[in-house]
Formats: sequence, C-alpha cells, structure tokens
Amino acid sequence: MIRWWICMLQLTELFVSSVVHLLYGLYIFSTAVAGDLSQAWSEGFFKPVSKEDRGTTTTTTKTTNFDDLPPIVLIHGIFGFGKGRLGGLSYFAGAEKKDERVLVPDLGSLTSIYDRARELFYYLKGGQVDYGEEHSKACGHSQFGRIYEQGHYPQWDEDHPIHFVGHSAGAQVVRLLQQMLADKAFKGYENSSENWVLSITSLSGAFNGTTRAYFDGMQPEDGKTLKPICLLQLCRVGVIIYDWLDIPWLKAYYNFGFDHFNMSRKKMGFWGLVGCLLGNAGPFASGDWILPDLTIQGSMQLNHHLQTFPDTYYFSYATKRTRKIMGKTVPSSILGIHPMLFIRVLQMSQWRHPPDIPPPYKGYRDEDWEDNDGALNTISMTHPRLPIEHPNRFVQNDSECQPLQPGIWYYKLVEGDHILFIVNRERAGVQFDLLYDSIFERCRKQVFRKSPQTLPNEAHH
Ligand SMILES: *[C@@H]1O[C@H](CO)[C@@H](O)[C@H](O)[C@H]1NC(C)=O
Ligand SMILES: *[C@@H]1O[C@H](CO)[C@@H](O)[C@H](O)[C@H]1NC(C)=O
Ligand SMILES: *[C@@H]1O[C@H](CO)[C@@H](O)[C@H](O)[C@H]1NC(C)=O
Ligand SMILES: CC(=O)N[C@H]1CO[C@H](CO)[C@@H](O)[C@@H]1O
Repeated sequence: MIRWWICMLQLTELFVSSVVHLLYGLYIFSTAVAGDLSQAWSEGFFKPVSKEDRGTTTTTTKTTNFDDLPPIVLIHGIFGFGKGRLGGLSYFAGAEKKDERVLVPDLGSLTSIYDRARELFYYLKGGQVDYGEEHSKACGHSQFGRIYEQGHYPQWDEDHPIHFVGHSAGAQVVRLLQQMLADKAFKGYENSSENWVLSITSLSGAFNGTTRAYFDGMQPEDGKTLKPICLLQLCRVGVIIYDWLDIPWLKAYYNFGFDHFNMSRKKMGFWGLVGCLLGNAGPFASGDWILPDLTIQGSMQLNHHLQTFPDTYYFSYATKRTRKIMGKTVPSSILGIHPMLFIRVLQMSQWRHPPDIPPPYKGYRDEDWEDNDGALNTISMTHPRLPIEHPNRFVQNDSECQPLQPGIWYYKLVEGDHILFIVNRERAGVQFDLLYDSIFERCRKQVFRKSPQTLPNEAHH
C-alpha cells in the first residue's frame, strides 16, 4: 500500500513537472512567434527571419570601426539558442546590446559539451565543423557538420584573443574549448594555444555537475543512463520525433542541434525512428548529449583534463535561491523564484544520495549540495574543484579584487534563480543591468594581457 502511494506520488510529480516545463516551453515559443509577427506587421510585410544573417549584417556594418575590439562571446546553456533562433528573442535578454562587439552563437540546445566546443571554434574561425574522427566514431555521428562560410572572428589567435561569457553549461563549453586550443586539437590550427582566450566569465556555471540531473531522470548509479519513466524520457521521445519529422521552418526556428546524427525521416526512414526510440542509435544511445555532462559523475570525467590557465582571467557568479532556517535548507522565497524552478529548488534542497550506491566521489556529503538555484547546486557553480580545487577567491565587493590577477577564479554569490539573468530582463530589474554592465566593463577595462586597448570612441577625442 505504501509502495503504491509512493508510486502515485512520483507519477503525480512527473505529471506536474512535465506540464510546467511544457507550458513554459510553449510560452517562450509563442512569445517568440508573437514578437516576430508583430515586427513583421509593423514593417508592413512578412519577412521570414533567416538564421545567420539577422545578426551578421547589422554587426558587420557596425564593427568596421570596432575592429580592434576583441569580441565578447556569450555562450548559452541547456535548451539555449543563439542569435537568429526563436526569431527576435534573445537568450541573454538583450544584454548583447550593451557593448559594440558581442557575438551570440547558436550551439544546439541539447548537444554535448564536447560537440558545442567544436562547433564554437568553427563558428568563430570559419569552415566546416570537424567533430574529430575518434569522437564521431565512438558517438555514432558524422565527423563533419555545418559549414560556416565566413567565420565571425577569423583573425582569432593569440594576438587577437577573445572574452567569453558562459551561462550554465556554456561555462563548461568555454573551458573545454580552451583546453582543446591548448591541446592543439583542431586540424590545420596547430598554432592554437590557451592564450587565445583572454577571459572567461561564468554565470551560474555548471562546473561540478548538479543533483537536479537525478531528479530529471539520470541514474545516480552511473550518471549516464536514464531511468525508465522520467521527465527526460519524455524529452528524449519528443526530441527524436521532432528531429525525425524534420520540418524545415520549425527547425530553422528552434533546433536541438542533432543534425550531425542524421535523424531526419529522409535519412533514416521509419525503421531508423524505431531504432532511435528503442535506444539503439542517436545521441541518447551513445550518451553524446548534454545531460550526462551535467551529472556529478559526468562533470568529473570532463573536468579531469580541464586546466585553469595562468594567463587567462576567470570570473564566476554562483546563484542561490535557498537559505537555512533552523538547520534546514529551504527555498528562500516563494514569489521570487520562477514557477518552473520552484519545485526543483525545494527538491534539490532535500536531495539525498541513495545510500545503497557508492557516492560519486570520496568525501561526498549531501549537505554540501543542498544550496541551489533550481537547476544547479551553488557549490558546483563557484569554481572548478576537480580533480583538485582550482585557485579561487571569494569576492564580496568588486573593489577588493583589483587589479585582477589571471589564473584565479574570482567568484561572487548572487541571490537569484537559474534563469534570473536570461530570457526575461524584467525579472531581474536593476540587478540585470548591474550584472551585465559589470561583466562588460571588466572585459573592456580591467582585463588585458599587454597594453590596454584604446576604445574607438576614446581614440576620436
Ligand atoms: C549522415 O548523412 C551524410 C550525408 O547526408 C553522410 O555523409 C554521413 O556519413 C551520415 N552520417 C552518419 C553518421 O550516418
Ligand atoms: C605558427 O606560428 C609560427 C610562429 O609564430 C608562424 O611562423 C607560422 O606561420 C604559424 N603557422 C600557422 C599555420 O599559422
Ligand atoms: C565596498 O568597498 C567600498 C570601498 O572599499 C566601500 O565603500 C563599500 O561600502 C563596500 N561595499 C560593501 C557592500 O561592502
Ligand atoms: C563542490 C564539490 O563537492 N566538488 C567535488 C567535485 O567532485 C570531485 C570529485 O573528484 C570532488 O573532489 C569535489 O569536492
């Protein structure tokens, strides 16, 4: 009887969280469509929003006088999208307009950290995405992907380094890309080095995994496979069908990023769909998608060979929406937390690693992982701690860490949930501007390798 109740409770929870997530997804989607339609309406004719060009045409005309300025590249996280996807909607809620030279690449919304890092390189340098022979074979996808006729920053090298700002999983993408540059992992670019990256800013970065992955359906045993009935299973089926149907306008509008897996009905037919659904092929079969990279086990594996480099500047904002009341960790607010995240904040603050399976690492303690922002545990967001803790410094007041030193993760704690600083800027209010202004100002004014660049508008004086 008790078992039955627990089972019903779990199914109810699954139902509620599926509905909440689906509604939020639909809400975002319809906001994007409505935004586009109203824009088309006001322009007096319907002009389909084409993928790449939207941003590039405006930036190229703009950037001519800003050529000396290193770009600031904003990297989205899970379910994220870059400029041109979802019409005029901005993942970073328009923060990209705060500076003359900002790029917002689209790296696929559910692809693995590895695939995103490869994609990002070619987005910047130009050329056809090469996922690497070994990796592609192991994961069952094409070695070559999308072609970027024109790189967004082809001159990128050690003398023309870049600032990166990553949200959530985006922070790991940038770290992996930097390691790949150091390892000279791109064919034909044997000169690459870690110093192509001038600074990395992490916003709620997923450095050491999250216990939320287990609530959504990853098995805590291995951090790689899915539970038979869970939110992620529904998501998996939805994504496979979406990619199989391959409706061009819909995919141009929103893309999970699995094109290199050839899941379209035109390519794999009906039986291919069955094979994917049964788990014999596709990203979910080989584990080459984002969720396995977000478990504690997956992050440990990833982090194993990621370094913090001595000549790069690192800054991190860890978010938190919990507090301690009489020794218990609970959500710090009811109305302040996004409805989609509230249940998860509560659940994550109560997470207990199943006692019958070995802990993910030696010295693991549930209480370290209680504080969270509804998607990630706060402890995971401050700085990389794997396999040893990387150099770091807690910052309370921006003025106390100047001048900034490279090779150290400065981190701040911010009261906010995981999506406070993205998609919708009204929620964060004045905090939104304070945060992004300080990030952009740091990139432009405090972080240099050689001599400070002259800002174009200063040069004219
Ligand atoms: C996917 O399709 C392309 C051609 O459309 C082919 O070159 C490639 O080998 C295919 N990849 C896989 C993994 O089947
Ligand atoms: C690599 O760097 C060296 C020295 O910095 C330079 O001479 C050489 O042309 C570079 N090679 C490539 C392929 O860029
Ligand atoms: C930050 O530091 C400045 C100068 O040291 C000081 O005036 C200010 O009160 C500090 N702010 C906080 C929140 O501690
Ligand atoms: C914050 C935290 O607990 N980090 C852990 C990440 O995983 C490694 C496992 O090797 C631990 O050593 C860290 O303590």
